[in-house]
Amino acid sequence: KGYTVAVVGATGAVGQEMLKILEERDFPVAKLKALASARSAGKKVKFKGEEVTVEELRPESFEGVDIALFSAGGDRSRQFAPEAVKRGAVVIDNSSAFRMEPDVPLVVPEVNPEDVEWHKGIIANPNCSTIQMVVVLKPLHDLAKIKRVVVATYQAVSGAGAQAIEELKEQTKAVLEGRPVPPANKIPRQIAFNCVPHIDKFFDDGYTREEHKMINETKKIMHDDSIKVSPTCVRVPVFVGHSEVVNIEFEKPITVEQAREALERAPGVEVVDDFKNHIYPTPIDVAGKDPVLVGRIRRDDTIENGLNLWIVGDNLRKGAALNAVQIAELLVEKGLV
Ligand code: A2P
Ligand code: 11C
Repeated sequence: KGYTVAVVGATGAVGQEMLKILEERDFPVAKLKALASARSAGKKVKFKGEEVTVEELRPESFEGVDIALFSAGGDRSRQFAPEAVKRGAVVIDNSSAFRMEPDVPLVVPEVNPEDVEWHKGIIANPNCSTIQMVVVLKPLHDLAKIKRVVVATYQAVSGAGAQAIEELKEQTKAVLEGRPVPPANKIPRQIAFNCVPHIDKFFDDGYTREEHKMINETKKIMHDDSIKVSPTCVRVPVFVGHSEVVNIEFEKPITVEQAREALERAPGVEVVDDFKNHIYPTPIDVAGKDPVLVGRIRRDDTIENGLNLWIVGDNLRKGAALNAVQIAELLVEKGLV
């Protein structure tokens, strides 16, 4: 016995990872439905050694579906998630469409698993840069209460989807071959051999939507509106793996040793930190891995109760597909589906 699971956006960067993770973790899938745009209808995707034919996303696609994992952009979620719920499915939505709705839980299973219990059909999967930060912040918050976080991100192009991966490849080839660089498309400026401090759209306050997500989602997931987050989000020419420089100011004193111990015990986190031997995590180390890696844990003596650290996570896995599948596992475990 198992569940009928739909993956919406099955041909995309995150959708492909969802199929892999459902298979790897042996999620009880009785039937898999791969949904995408009309452009992909009839294409095949691989699941458990078999080929599944991609179908065009339609309201009727959700007849008989128990769990629908959405990763096809906010517009598709807004249009089709209610259709899926109407037909009896529980939706786990990777887009930003519903994350801040008061009646939609926003869940990172290592941080706030209890929130799945009050879902009304839709559960939101947070933004990738938020997820990898909160799995590290939570155990430290429990220890010494966080007042303020200053974070700078170094985000991989795969966060912007499959076409952005191609864009980095094509631009890099052109630069190396001395040809004119193809114009920027998915990333707002040339990304090959460059860094771009612009992810998602700008708001009137000069911050981007990606930065607003980190501020607001952190408070919602941690159930603490008093945590201040000051973010700068930057795209870098990396295929997979978001990195973050994080400065944390605590209410209470906390030593590097206490922080390290708490992080070593924390679920979903692996401490990779031995500067004397030049050991610290990088995106290449984390790509394809489940845990969020943390290193460079050190005191910040310029403030009272300050720590600096470096967090690296696979944005397609823990940042998106893995977190979504973990939410589905929670639903099964708690008998909520
Ligand atoms: P398709 O491959 O048919 O365009 P990514 O984030 O990697 O760009 O992937 C986006 C995913 O969302 C893809 O699977 C894509 O399908 C899907 N998608 C995009 N637009 C639509 C649409 N209008 N209807 C259904 N799926 C869509
Ligand atoms: C990026 N964090 O790296 C984005 C991708 O709100 O789910 C995910 C956007 C979102 O571009």
